[in-house]
Amino acid sequence: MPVNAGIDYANAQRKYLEARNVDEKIKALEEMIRTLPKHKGTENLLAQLHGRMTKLKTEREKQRKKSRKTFNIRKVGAARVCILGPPNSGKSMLLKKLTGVGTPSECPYSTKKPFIGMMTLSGAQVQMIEIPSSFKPSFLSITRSSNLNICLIDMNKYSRQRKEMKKIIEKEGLKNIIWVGNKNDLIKEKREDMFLISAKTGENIDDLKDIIWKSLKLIRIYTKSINKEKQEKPVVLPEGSRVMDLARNIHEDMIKFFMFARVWGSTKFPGERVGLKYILKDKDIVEIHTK
Ligand SMILES: Nc1nc2c(ncn2[C@@H]2O[C@H](COP(=O)(O)OP(=O)(O)OP(=O)(O)O)[C@@H](O)[C@H]2O)c(=O)[nH]1
Ligand SMILES: [Mg+2]
Repeated sequence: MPVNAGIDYANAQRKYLEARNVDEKIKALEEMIRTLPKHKGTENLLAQLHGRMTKLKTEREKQRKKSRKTFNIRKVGAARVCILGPPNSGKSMLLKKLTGVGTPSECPYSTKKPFIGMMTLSGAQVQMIEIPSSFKPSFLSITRSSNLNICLIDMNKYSRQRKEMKKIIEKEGLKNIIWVGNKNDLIKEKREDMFLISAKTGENIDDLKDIIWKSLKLIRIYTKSINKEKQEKPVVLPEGSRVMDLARNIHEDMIKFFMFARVWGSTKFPGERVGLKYILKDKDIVEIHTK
């Protein structure tokens, strides 16, 4: 029996043949199945198309599993910040400026693997990671555990690079982004949607550090022992943390033996007695009393 598939089917078939990846193939195949006239003469062809669809979906699932592969970097410090951007935008230069390590180079794609540095920010240790511009899925997976992502673009290539990065951000569903425009020493164009810096000259780097600190939403808590001075190094916790979070951070058993805490800073009275549920504020000094 003749198939008489029609023009819509022929168009869908052309799209299928021209498809460059599995997703496009599946889309075109769906259209082929939809537009194929359904009668006795097309039954075999329809079964073949459904069979092809099953194979393609298995293939797509395989590819997705592969892309979910992660690149493990141990999280150290109070927070993790990733720097990502197109090749040559100055990621290594910025990393070096902020942490003292990093290998800037004139050649694009010179950073091949995620590169890690530690930055001391308002007394807190922050792990900074340059994500290579190859944007391999396993490298991008690091951003899932980051507290903040700096999207760095070269202001000389603003339109193209911003578009390119927007696509990646949307595809990855990246959150907590600050858009930073680099090489501002070469171009003096203002952009409302970008924070402008020069990683090379250091222009606006201190302000960028302030922005990073504010965006991380962390608090520094100084602990003290009874009748002693406060510790020099703060315990860094997320905003909204309570005395119980501090206690847990110091020692697992601390909560078991907790009686009360005295707080200097956010309380009405200096050294006021509070319980485990008290919400701490940045720069509070806390003295924990245990049984
Ligand atoms: N004028 C100027 N040049 C910069 C600035 N930041 C980086 N560069 C230069 O831009 C080039 C690329 O810098 P990198 O820091 O290696 O860039 P990247 O984004 O890490 O590049 P890849 O890792 O290769 O993708 C180098 O030649 C840097 O010297 C800047 O603020 N101003
Ligand atoms: Mg680099």
